[in-house]
Amino acid sequence: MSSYLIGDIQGCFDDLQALLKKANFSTDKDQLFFLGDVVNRGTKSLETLRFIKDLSDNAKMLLGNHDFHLLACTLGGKTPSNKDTFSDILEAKDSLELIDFLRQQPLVIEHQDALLVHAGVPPIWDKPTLLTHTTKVEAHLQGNQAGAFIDDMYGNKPSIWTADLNTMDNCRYTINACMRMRFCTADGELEFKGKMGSETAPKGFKAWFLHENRVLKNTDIFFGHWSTLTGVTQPHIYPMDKGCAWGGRLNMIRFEDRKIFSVTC
Ligand SMILES: [Mn+2]
Repeated sequence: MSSYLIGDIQGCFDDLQALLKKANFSTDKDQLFFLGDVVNRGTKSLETLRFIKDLSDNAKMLLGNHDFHLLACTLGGKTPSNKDTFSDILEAKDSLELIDFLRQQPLVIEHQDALLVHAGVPPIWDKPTLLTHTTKVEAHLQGNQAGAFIDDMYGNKPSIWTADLNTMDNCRYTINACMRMRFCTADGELEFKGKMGSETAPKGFKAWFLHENRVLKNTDIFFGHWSTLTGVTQPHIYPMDKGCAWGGRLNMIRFEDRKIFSVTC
């Protein structure tokens, strides 16, 4: 039995299947971890989400910003934009089950000593702090008021975390950090505009994993979200989004020996 970690599928179901075939993935024996953004932008969000759900115990996934946006368009009051490509899920006969499955998913997965997250972990957070805050968000997503909670989670404020934030601000910062962050300051102030590589950091900011003071610098962190990231040589840092939805590659890493499997998209 092997475990594989895979970056942003974004509805590119055929590329996912090609990659699994290339790695001889066994849906009975092996385990697959999805690092979020499993839906949207590609053409087969419905097939992708059904596939993950049907893998049951052989797959685990966490939430990315596109998955969260789908929840906002179903449980909350958001309306899909003309760039969104998940209408197949909204119209599916098993739509309710799929959305209910999606909202049960975590923001972070601990796999052995490693952490899996969609975007990143603020430099000042240790593992217990991270898990305390993500667990609170997950409880709200799974609760009776999920729609209202999700609607309240949109926005860029607070851009910095302090221990005295109220519950909703704390959750909003946690979601923005774990699902959207690329650049931040050493004390965790988030920057929301930069989308290009780490060499394009706005003044005063760095890629979240490049800060010298980062508490979790000795923990392996696997993440997606940042398809324009290249040339990362930082130890313990595994960027897995290679821009499948934009005609790049889809990469998968085997956890046990860190071997990479890859297909062009
Ligand atoms: Mn993303």
